[in-house]
Amino acid sequence: MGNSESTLMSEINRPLEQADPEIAEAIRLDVERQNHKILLIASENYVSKAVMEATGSVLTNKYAEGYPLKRYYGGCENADTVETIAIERAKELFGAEHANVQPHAGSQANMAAYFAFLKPGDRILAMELAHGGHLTHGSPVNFSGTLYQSCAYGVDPETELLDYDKIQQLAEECRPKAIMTGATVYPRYIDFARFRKIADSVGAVLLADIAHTAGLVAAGEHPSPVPYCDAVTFTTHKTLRGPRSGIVLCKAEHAKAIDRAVFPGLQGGPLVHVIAAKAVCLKEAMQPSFKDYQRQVKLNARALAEELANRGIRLVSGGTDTHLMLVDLTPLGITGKAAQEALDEVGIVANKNMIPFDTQKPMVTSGIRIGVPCVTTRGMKEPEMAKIADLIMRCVTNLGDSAAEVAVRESVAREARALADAFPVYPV
Ligand code: DSN
Repeated sequence: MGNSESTLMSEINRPLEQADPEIAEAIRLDVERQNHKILLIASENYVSKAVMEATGSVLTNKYAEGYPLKRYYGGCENADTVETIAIERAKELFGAEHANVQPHAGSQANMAAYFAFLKPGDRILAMELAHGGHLTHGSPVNFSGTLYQSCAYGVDPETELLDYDKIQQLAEECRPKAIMTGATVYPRYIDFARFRKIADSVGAVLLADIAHTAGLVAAGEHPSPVPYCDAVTFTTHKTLRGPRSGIVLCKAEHAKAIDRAVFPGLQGGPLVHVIAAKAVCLKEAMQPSFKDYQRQVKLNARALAEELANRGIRLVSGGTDTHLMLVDLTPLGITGKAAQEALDEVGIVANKNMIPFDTQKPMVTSGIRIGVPCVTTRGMKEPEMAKIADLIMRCVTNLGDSAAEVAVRESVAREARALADAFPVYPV
């Protein structure tokens, strides 16, 4: 072997901290952040080492355009194995007739569902972004709102729950070609059977985006949309605790249309390393311990919601059935932005969020969204939820610059760090 070849090989096999110390350091700092802070972002989780190993594997080198046994490249035998396993696991876990595991993310999964059933200019009925929907549910700043006409349903101003009679009425008025259900911040169960009836009454296709609740659905802890919907989309990195990616499930009769929409319709080469990681997370989700985890997610969310309410916090819709809750900060006279920033400083990470009928701008907001998937993965249970409620309350009611308020926040920061460190996640 010549000198330059051996230099190249040693470069290829160099560990990250030698090859790129700046990036290695940023990653190290984020391991610290994830270990030492209390993460309450409802759409995040801590994946297993097995999921990370698959994501970081040599499968990233492989082009595998097409589908198992129907590829445009040679050398796809291991990619075929990986993708076939992922497909079969997704079908088994969710009781679906067909699965496409290639979407790179949730947005592409939703795009594939629209492409499979709609033509540009067709109408979608979906949940209003400001009431808890998603950009890809017809927002005017997203492809879904520019490529398609959209009309939106929201929550009832009194109950802050979906009003299915109102949705039926809206469907009759706007005659959508597709109805999209699902949300990024709706703390209550969604009645997919009722949505099916609404869709049938106006001849619409029914889609569900269960990005947030996929893990709960897989574990039987949230009603499943699969029996009722023509297609179901989700991301794999939220409650499902897998790599950042997406999946589409559908009825067998729509399999071809969905597959064609993903490839060649939307994407080129699939991310085989991420598909491998999806297969790993789907296997993890089939284990009894995953069901226990999702049960605890719900118990923790309920406990945290109750503890916050007991301390005088108003929760949108009064509580939660799922992994998340939406805090209305208006009665406290503070914004979501101020609360998010103060909480981050004391080591508690959540996101500002619009509440239904919010009068603040999206970058300010009147609410914060709080989710428990991360803290539940690290082993916290109901007693820790009481502690977290106490820390949040002490922080958001002491946002000023007085010595007393600063002292409260300093002690909250110490206690938050101690709580996080009592439940270690990733070894360093
Ligand atoms: N950004 C995701 C969330 O936080 O809910 C939705 O895509």
